[in-house]
Amino acid sequence: MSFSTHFSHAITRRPAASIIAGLRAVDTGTPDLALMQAHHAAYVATLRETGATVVELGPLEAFPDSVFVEDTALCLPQGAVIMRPGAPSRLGEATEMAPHLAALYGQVVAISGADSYIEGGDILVTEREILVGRSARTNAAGIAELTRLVAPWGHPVREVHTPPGVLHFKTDCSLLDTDTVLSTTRLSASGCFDGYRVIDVAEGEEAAANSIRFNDLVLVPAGFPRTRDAIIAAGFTVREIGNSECAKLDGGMSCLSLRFTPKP
Ligand code: CIR
Repeated sequence: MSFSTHFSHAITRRPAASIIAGLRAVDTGTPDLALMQAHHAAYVATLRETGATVVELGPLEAFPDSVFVEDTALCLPQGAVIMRPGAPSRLGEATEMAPHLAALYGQVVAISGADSYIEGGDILVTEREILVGRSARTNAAGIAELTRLVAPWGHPVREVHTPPGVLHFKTDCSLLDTDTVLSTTRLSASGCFDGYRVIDVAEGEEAAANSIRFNDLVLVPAGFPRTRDAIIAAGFTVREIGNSECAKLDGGMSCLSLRFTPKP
């Protein structure tokens, strides 16, 4: 079973009421907490439907963006790496996540350099390598530190670039199977997926690129029918999940969970 698409566990965190103060590149309106909670519940239920154990953490009011747990850690079979988010308001979220990962993993290490910044949203794990996009949140020092930490676990890191104006590398791509990536054309045009099969996100549906393969399902944000149909046509089983409220905060399917299978 592929460790980059099949997982025994996920960790999620319920949205806090403070989510209305979450970070966003452009203000497109205040997120509706009740609707976000309903979407979040559907997301968690879908992960569970695949047979995975989902640890649902409680809301953290002190951290408006804490529903986006993906940015706090990188989870590999051999161990977890606690991130150092580049957004100052999010630094403490990583510390909050560490004990939950320590409960499930034998090895938990952390990005610790004062000048190192890296967020999970910039990291795409595939069967053969880990791609990390430099972005406004992830810098060269953070990538260098991650490279050193995961080398003993046998994972090579390749530095790539997040397109300008795009929050995270994975805002624009997802892994669908060991060799197949879903990507916006503005990202794949950089050549970073040469050697992979690429399914293009339909023009005008760029927000659908942040989908996730989770066991036998692909979770796709609702409202992007041409991309959904392209994924189905390629042979995948799709579930559409409402994402209108997280989208107001530049969040999508990957941001809402940590997905992993800890090695015993
Ligand atoms: C932020 O700007 O940090 C949050 N509003 C959105 C984080 C989305 N996370 C992700 O793509 N992994």
